[in-house]
Amino acid sequence: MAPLPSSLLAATGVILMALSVNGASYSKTDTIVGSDFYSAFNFENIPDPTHGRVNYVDGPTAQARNLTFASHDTFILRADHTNVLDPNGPGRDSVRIRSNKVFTSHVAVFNIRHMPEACASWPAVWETNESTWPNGGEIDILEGVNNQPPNAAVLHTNAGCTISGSRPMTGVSTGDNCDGDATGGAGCGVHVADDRSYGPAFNANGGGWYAVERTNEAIKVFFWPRDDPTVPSEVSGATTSSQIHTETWGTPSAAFPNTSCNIEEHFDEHNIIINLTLCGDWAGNVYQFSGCPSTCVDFVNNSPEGFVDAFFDFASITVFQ
Ligand SMILES: *[C@@H]1O[C@H](CO)[C@@H](O)[C@H](O)[C@H]1NC(C)=O
Ligand SMILES: *[C@@H]1O[C@H](CO)[C@@H](O)[C@H](O)[C@H]1NC(C)=O
Ligand SMILES: *[C@@H]1O[C@H](CO)[C@@H](O)[C@H](O)[C@H]1NC(C)=O
Ligand SMILES: CC(=O)N[C@H]1CO[C@H](CO)[C@@H](O)[C@@H]1O
Repeated sequence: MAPLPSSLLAATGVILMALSVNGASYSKTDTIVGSDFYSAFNFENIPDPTHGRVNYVDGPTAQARNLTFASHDTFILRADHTNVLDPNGPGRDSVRIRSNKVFTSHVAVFNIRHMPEACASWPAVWETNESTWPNGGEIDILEGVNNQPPNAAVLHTNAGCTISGSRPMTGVSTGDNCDGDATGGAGCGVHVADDRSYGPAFNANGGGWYAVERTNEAIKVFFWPRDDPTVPSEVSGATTSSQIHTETWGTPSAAFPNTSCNIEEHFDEHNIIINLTLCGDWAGNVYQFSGCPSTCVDFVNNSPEGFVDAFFDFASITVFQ
């Protein structure tokens, strides 16, 4: 091949530079489907840090009790829905899992068919580093309580991380200071502008896709309901996509640019965590405003039938870096 003229080389350099500034192209590193969840995650049978009426079981117990279940294309994670509890015993059995891998700059795509639906429930799909929390930051991708939409995507950090300037997104900010201590634990949140993003309406629509993109320039959360014709094919087909290009995905639901937050400094290597607690510091404290029966703890103790739909059904999790 003849050497390229230097003017063309210069032009190519400009194009490559533009691509790396966008930083928006990623390659697949992890495909987690069905029983892959058992090797990609470990079970955390720890006391609930948020004081829930829950008993996190270990992996063998979860499988023996069918609180987790894997088929070739499904991973189910649920709370117990058969037992009336001893009021003096531990809470209702449930599951909390943490990825074995840690991630910094990455995109994770969560294809979720169903999320926990129950009074008293507080499910979460999130990323943090438990050993350095809160200094290592926290990214809440999907989280809420007591079946109340919409989803809130939230960052929690230590002092010195705020969100400012232009932030194209479809969601609505609920606060710009990400410092947990300064905000009574609230952090900087964004409500997804679609009630199908959470709970009963999410499930009635067959769920959908959540994605988080984390770079040193911005953290973004995307949501597409199951029947959304604008979902990129590289997202709906994420298990077979070898590459993704987030600059083609359109406006995110939530955007947290680094204009007044040094992301590299405030966010460590994170694990992906999936937890399902009941009552506790958030779901329990607002239970009386949710239209749910009785008290939170009484409902958890005495109404196992209320937890039949308290399960996640994951079609897949894929990670690109
Ligand atoms: C375990 O849970 C799965 C998923 O919900 C269900 O299909 C299966 O029938 C359950 N197995 C038993 C033994 O209950
Ligand atoms: C937490 O962050 C530290 C420092 O970045 C890192 O060494 C560690 O692997 C991370 N993950 C866990 C689970 O501690
Ligand atoms: C935002 O990210 C860019 C690229 O990594 C970096 O040059 C800049 O210093 C960051 N800004 C802040 C406030 O951290
Ligand atoms: C009970 C439990 O582990 N709760 C955690 C679930 O996830 C959220 C993240 O949004 C944490 O803040 C809770 O500590």
